[in-house]
Amino acid sequence: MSGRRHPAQVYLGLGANLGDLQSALRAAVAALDRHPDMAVDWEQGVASLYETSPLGGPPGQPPYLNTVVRIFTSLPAGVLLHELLAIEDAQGRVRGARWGPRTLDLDLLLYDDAVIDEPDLVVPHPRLHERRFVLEPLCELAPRLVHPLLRVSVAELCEHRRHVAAAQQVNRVAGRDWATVGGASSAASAHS
Ligand code: A4P
Ligand code: MG
Repeated sequence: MSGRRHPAQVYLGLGANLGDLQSALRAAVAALDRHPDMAVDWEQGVASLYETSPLGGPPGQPPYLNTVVRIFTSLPAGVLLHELLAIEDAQGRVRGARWGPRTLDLDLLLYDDAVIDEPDLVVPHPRLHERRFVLEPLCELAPRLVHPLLRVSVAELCEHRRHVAAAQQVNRVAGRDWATVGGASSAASAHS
């Protein structure tokens, strides 16, 4: 990796609800790791897979598969976002309705403890703390990590959300080795 002297520790949210969901997420993690300026933390940084009910967007969307991955990167946040959008596009994402169904969504959740508020990039991700489909997998990887704006740990955010958003369906369907071996339950990977 080139550029910054110390790689940044970054958490990415991955989601898909169109096509072969698990294959799309697996291909995304592989693409991240293939990038010359990113490294996936395979040992400790790939969360389980969760089947989740769609939040927002047009009615009648199929369920999502969601997860969170930790990477190390020498790229500045803005360049990283650009590379994430390129990976989405390479996997055939077509931008339709906001929060509409998608083959792959890559969200930049946290970039070290950076706080960024630019027209095209907001970090921490502005809806991270409201979403069980982000908080549950993030909490597996980094329960003690403190949200740089809210000054509250991920574990506390997750616990709070479990109470106020109990209706948000978030079901673990595959363990943390999903990206390297085996597969999610056929129910979760069969939506198309
Ligand atoms: N952008 C700004 N900040 C960021 C950031 N931190 N990470 C901009 C990623 N993108 C960021 O995103 C629109 C623009 O946001 C990007 O071009 C970028 O410049 P998009 O991916 O094109 O569109 P989107 O994903 O439809 O919109 P948005 O606002 O990113 O939606 P979210 O927040 O990603 O939510 N329900 C379940 N169960 N699971 C899901 O994964 N995802 C969404 C999308 C809605 N409901 C869901 C899920
Ligand atoms: Mg997005």
